[in-house]
Amino acid sequence: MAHLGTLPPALGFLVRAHTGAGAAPQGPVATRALHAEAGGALSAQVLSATVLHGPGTDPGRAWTRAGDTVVVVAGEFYNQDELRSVLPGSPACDSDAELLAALFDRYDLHAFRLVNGRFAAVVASGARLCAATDHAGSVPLYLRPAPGDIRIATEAKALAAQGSPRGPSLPETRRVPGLPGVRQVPAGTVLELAVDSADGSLHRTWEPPSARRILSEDAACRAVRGALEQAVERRLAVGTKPLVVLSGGIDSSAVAALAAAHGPLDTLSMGTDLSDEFPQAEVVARHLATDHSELVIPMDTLLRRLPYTVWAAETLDADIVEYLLPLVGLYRELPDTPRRVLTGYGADIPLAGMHREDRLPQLDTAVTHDMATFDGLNEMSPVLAAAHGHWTSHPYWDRDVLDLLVGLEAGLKRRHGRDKWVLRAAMTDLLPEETVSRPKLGVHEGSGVSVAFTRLLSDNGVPDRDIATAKTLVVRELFDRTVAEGGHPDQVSGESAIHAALRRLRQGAA
Ligand code: AMP
Ligand code: PCX
Ligand code: MG
Repeated sequence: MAHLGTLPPALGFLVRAHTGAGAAPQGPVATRALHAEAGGALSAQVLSATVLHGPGTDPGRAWTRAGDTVVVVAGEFYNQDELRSVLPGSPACDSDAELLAALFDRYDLHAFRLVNGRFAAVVASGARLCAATDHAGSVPLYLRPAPGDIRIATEAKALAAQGSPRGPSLPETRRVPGLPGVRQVPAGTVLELAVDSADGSLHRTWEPPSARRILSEDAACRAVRGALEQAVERRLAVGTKPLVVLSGGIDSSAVAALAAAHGPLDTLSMGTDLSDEFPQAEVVARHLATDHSELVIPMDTLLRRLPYTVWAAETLDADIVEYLLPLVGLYRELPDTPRRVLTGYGADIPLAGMHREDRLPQLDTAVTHDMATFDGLNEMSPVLAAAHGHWTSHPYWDRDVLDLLVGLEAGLKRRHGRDKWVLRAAMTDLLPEETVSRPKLGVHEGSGVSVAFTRLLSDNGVPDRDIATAKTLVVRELFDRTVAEGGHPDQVSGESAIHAALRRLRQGAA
């Protein structure tokens, strides 16, 4: 098992690399955490950092200084043993920050090509600054570059409203709508900047495979099972009872089954007054003998979490908000004690679980499209749970699992009339037959969120043909209020956002 704690040493960070006077950015964050100072003066820059950390975790493990280099890491690495094995003399490196400092010393920015993790990191060295995300960009990372003053944060809202932009445009990074001057570091890249000019270049550290592997049914099932077992095991912490958020679908049930092999496990299913998947989840929980609970969140309450969801995910995509709303609602209702949560989220992207027909060209087109467009949606952002003090991890987006699943020949993904065939077949011995053969239902469907959000808009007079546009406008409105303006979601009325969106919709039509 990896040497993980319940929470990683840092849930996020705020950093400023500067050549003049100054302190770390002070903007608002959704992450519920303690704030600890980090960093220091180097030969050609000062790195002023605030580490966002949970109670009982040592923020000193989230950063390190070695010579003329400071490293700050939010999140965690999953291949620590492999990483240690390439360092001369196998140094102890008992934190990921120390490990990264040693790897950076040996490989420079190519160090990031080696890491399989869920992290964002900053390395300040000499007059250079490197800002990196993991392969999936699963810890979002934003920056506001100005010559001699580069601000970086794991939440965009911390960098909004920090004076007029005057830096280079860094065209390879992502513009953030509504936040002039703020850029997002793409998934699977390291951005290398000269602190004095704030100019630099982007280096790719991971790309989804374009090739497809041909494997026998048996070999494919063994490979998927092995990779997923390892990914789940690497996400467990010694002495911490994990929580699997369980829909009773194959993705989360497989995660629960593999986690249950290592010790006691809590599972939790959420439903609403309109819809739930409680019976399906219970079948799995009984089979695995987990400590299972059900949580009913009335739909009215859940819809009031729309501003929270946009605030935490900092996304502009209305579909993603529908997927995340039930999970944000669930994380909010967890008891305060920090939890390590495993989820089955993300399995449907490389396996095309949302693709509901038999034709393979269309299936592979869907996989290729989803792998080309996930970046910037922030659907796996740790802030969704960290806003309530918890940490999530996504075994299906482990780098090894993802490489394997994306790269499988499409006929292994849809086979014998089944969606996600290879995963189902890989798990048959550990789960009830009805779970293995259950067709896919998205969380937005199982919870009734999509239908309820549609009805909320219909009730406000939106005609059917404008529902999708209206959802996008509502999300944009909530983004402007909670991210661009930094409003707390308690102070942002979902209703007034809906009315504002409707006014825009009518203006657009006129
Ligand atoms: P989905 O793939 O749409 O089923 O949802 C993504 C992930 O969210 C699942 O793999 C589960 O980990 C979690 N999830 C979905 N629905 C529920 C639910 N009703 N209760 C708890 N967790 C859920
Ligand atoms: N999911 C998917 C991910 C949603 C699709 N995201 C994307 N194309 N970037 C999953 O769990 O894999 C559901 C409901 O299914 C959310
Ligand atoms: Mg799923």
